[in-house]
Amino acid sequence: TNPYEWTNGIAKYNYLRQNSLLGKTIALSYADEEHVENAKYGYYMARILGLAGWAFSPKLVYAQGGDVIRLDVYEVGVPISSPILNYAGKNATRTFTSGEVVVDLAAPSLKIPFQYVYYEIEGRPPSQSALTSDDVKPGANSNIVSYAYASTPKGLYVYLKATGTSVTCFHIYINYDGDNSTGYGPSWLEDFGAEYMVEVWSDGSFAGLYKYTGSGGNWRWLQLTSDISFNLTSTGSTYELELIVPASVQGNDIYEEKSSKLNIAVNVNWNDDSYLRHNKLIEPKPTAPTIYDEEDLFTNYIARVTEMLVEKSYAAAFTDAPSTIASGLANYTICVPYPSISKVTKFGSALQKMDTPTFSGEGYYVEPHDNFSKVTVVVKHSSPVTIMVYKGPSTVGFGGVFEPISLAHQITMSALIFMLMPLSIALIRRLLKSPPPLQRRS
Ligand SMILES: [Ca+2]
Repeated sequence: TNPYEWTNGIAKYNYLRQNSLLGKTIALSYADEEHVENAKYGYYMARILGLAGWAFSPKLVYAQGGDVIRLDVYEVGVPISSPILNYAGKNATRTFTSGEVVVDLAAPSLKIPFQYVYYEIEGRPPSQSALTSDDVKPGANSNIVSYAYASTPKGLYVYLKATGTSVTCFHIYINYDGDNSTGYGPSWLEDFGAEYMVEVWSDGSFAGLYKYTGSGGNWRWLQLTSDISFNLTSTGSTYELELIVPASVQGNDIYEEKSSKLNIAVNVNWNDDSYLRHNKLIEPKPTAPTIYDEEDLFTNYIARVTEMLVEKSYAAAFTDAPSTIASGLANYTICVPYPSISKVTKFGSALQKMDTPTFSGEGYYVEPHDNFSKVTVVVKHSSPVTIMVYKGPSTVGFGGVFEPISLAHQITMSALIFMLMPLSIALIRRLLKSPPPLQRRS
């Protein structure tokens, strides 16, 4: 029989379960480049079934060499229900502390309780993004410490950390066609031909997107917009900058080219440009939207739990949400392994218990299940927020209090933390009454 058939998989699962071997089994998923998304279903299926581990290998890579394909999968937390397998429907479901995970192998499709944040820094996670001397050319009075970007259908998100004295502005150059011979290409950029540039003034008064209209090293730029959302903070000589280059700006076709490259320069003065070498945008326009894409849907947005601690009598959730939520209120759904809840606090202050799942203002609502509770918490945005959920007394008739799995009392959603660190500073939209003039190179 075909070992890849679902029925055969069920037989294997039942054999492993009946012989208590699930916790000693490691699954390997492999896929070719076209079906790499499907491989992540294998990861979540391994978590649902309770396997000891899971690995991923792009098909043929290790036999014949080639690029390593990255597969983004995330921690789902401690399982708080048994797996539910629908043999006929070819789907599997299990509830974890992060919520309900459903893998449908018939479709195939995946339902997870959080959404992906697309993130790449030259294939490295942000935790490994510390730049080396090979990445950056330091200026006499400035240096780029680290950077990150996320490309989504809504726009290009850029994070930059730099040091410098008497910094005047930041320039982010985008070589949209990947062709170094076209666009703005002065000698100091070392054969980098930029079709676009974002300029941010270091006093925080202005950020704009420009399209290059000159040739070679001529300083000629057409302003496409002065409405660039950005957030700039500084501590001494260290600057942190986050901004969005909106895909919707008239005349912006950065996203039409899959070979777009980034180059970031920090201008301390016009004779001191430290800059980051070429970095290619990877998949500039992914089809799946991220949590940053649907501003209108922020009211329904399930905010992110970045870290969670589950103890016998309480659970602590450390959460984050975009400050762009219009109402200022963020919804969090947290599943905890307690059949009843005594109280929920935000930064130590008790929140009001609500009788219905939909309510206005801050508060919480509990949806009890046999051995866990689904808690909806609504609190005002702040980064981060510490939410504590306390276990209530055991109810009569319930067959014992469910205890968290001992090895996983403390879980850290490290993958999510990696994703969020550089983007945790709030992005603030600044509307300027009139576009200031472009700073000129002298
Ligand atoms: Ca170019």
